[in-house]
Amino acid sequence: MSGWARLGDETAALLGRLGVQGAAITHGDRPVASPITGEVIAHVHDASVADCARAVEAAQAAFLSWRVVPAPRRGELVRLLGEELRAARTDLGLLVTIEAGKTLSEGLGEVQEMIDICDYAVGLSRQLFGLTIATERPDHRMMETWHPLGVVGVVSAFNFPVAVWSWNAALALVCGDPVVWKPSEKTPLTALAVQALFERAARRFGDAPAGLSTVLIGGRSVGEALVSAPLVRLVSATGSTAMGRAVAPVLAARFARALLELGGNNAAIVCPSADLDLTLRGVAFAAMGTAGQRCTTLRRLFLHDQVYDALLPRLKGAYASVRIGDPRESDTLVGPLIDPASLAAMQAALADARAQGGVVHGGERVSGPGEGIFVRPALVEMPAQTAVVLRETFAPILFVMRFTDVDAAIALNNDAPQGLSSSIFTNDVREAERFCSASGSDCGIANVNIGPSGAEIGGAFGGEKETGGGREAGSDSWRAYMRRATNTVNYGSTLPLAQGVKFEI
Ligand code: UN1
Repeated sequence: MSGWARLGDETAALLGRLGVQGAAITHGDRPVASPITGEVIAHVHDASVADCARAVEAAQAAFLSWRVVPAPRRGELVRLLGEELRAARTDLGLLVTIEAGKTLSEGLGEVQEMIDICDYAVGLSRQLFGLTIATERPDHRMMETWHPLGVVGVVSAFNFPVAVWSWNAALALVCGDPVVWKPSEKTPLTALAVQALFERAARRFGDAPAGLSTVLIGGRSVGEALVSAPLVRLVSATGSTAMGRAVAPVLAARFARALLELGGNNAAIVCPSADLDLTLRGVAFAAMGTAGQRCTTLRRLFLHDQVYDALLPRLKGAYASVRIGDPRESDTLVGPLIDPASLAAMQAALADARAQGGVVHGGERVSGPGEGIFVRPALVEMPAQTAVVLRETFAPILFVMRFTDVDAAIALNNDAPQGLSSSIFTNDVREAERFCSASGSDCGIANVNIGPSGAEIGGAFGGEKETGGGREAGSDSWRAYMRRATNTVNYGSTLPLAQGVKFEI
C-alpha cells in the first residue's frame, strides 16, 4: 500500500507544481486510477451538461473578439504556451506516465510533441495564406482569404492524453478559434494540468478573452452535449470507430465539420532486401511501444518467405526479453494496459486467434507494482489474414503472416477496414515507390524503412476509410479550422460578367 500512497502523493505534488488547485483533484466524485498500480490517485469533479452549454457560450463570446486579433498576436499566446510547456516538460511528462501508463521516455516525447506543434503554429500565425487566382475579367482580382471558423470542440482519447489536444488547440488558437475540450474520462488529471499551463500563458499574454480554452471533465453525456452544441462549428474527435459512427451523423445533421481520427489496424511489409537489424528495431518499437495502445501501433506484419525464418526467431527473442514493468523506471519499455477491459479484449482476441489457426507466443499477464495490468506483448503466427486480424484490438498483439508477392502484400495491407498508417521495409526502390504510389498503400501514412508509429507533427496526421478521413497537425491541416472566402474585386469602371454573359439594362 505504501507504494500507491507514494504515487498519490507524487501526483498531488506534480499537479501542485503544474498549477492545479488541490480542491480540483480531491473533492470530486470521479475517482482517477493510475494504471501503474490500479490505485485511486485523485477524485475529480464532473462537468454537467449545463456546464458544457456555459463553456460553449463563453467560447463563442471569446470568438467574437479573438477572431479580430491579428493572427501573429494570436501566435504570441501559443508561443507563451510553448514556453510553459518547455518549463513543465519533466513534470507533465511524468504525469502522463502516471495517468496513462506510457513509459517516461514516451511521456516526455508526448510533451515534446506539444512543444513542436506550438512552434509550428507560431510560424503559421504569420502565414495562413490563400491563393490569388487568375481571373478572366479585366481589371479584376480574385483571391481566397481564410477567416476564423468558430468554436472548436476537441474529444480526445486516453493514449495521447495531452498531445492530441495540442495538435488541435495550437492550430485553432492561431486560426482565431476558441477550444472546448472533453478529454478521456480515464485521463482528466493531465487535462487539468494542461489547462493550468494554458491559463499561465494567458495571464502572461495579458488580454486573452475568458473562455478561449475550457476543459470539461466527464463521461459520455458531456461529450454528447459538446458534439450537439450548435455553436461548435468543428469537432475534432479521436477514439474508436464506434465513437466516430456516433459523432459523425450528429455533426452531419447540423452541417458542422467533423475531424475524425478513429481506428487503425496498421501493417508493415518486410521484403527480401530489407535491412533486418533496422526492421527488427522498427517493428519492435511500433508493435510493443506504448504497450500496443497507439492508434498507429503495428498490428499486422507481412514477412516475405525469404525473410520469415530469419526475422521471426529474432522477433520472438525481442518479445520474450522486452522489459515490462513500472513505466517510471528508465529501463522499462512496456508499461501497463490502461484498464481491465483492455486485458479482457486482448484475451478474447488471442482466444479468437487460436481458434482461427494462430500460434500465440506471449500474451500472458505478468506481475507489476500493485494491481496494475501488465502483459507480455503477444506475437501470433497466423496462417492467413482472418477476421481477428482485421479487427483492431487496442492491445499489444502482433499478427505475423507470410507472403511471396509484394503486390499481394500491398493488397493485404489495404484489406483492413481502417486506413491510418502503414510501412514497408525494403531496399528495393521499385517496391518502396510502388508502396507510396497511387496503387500502393491506401493509408494516410505510408512509410519506408520506418514503422507505422511515431509520426512527427510537420506532416498531416490521419487516415482514410474507418479511420475517419481527418487530418491534424502539420502540412495544411490548419485549413480545417478556418473558413474560406473567395473574393473577386473589380477595380475597373465597367462590369464584365463571367462566362461572357450579357445582361444590359
Ligand atoms: C494516437 O495514437 O492517437 O504517430 C496518435 C504516432 C504519434 C501519434 C499517435 N505521433 O504514433
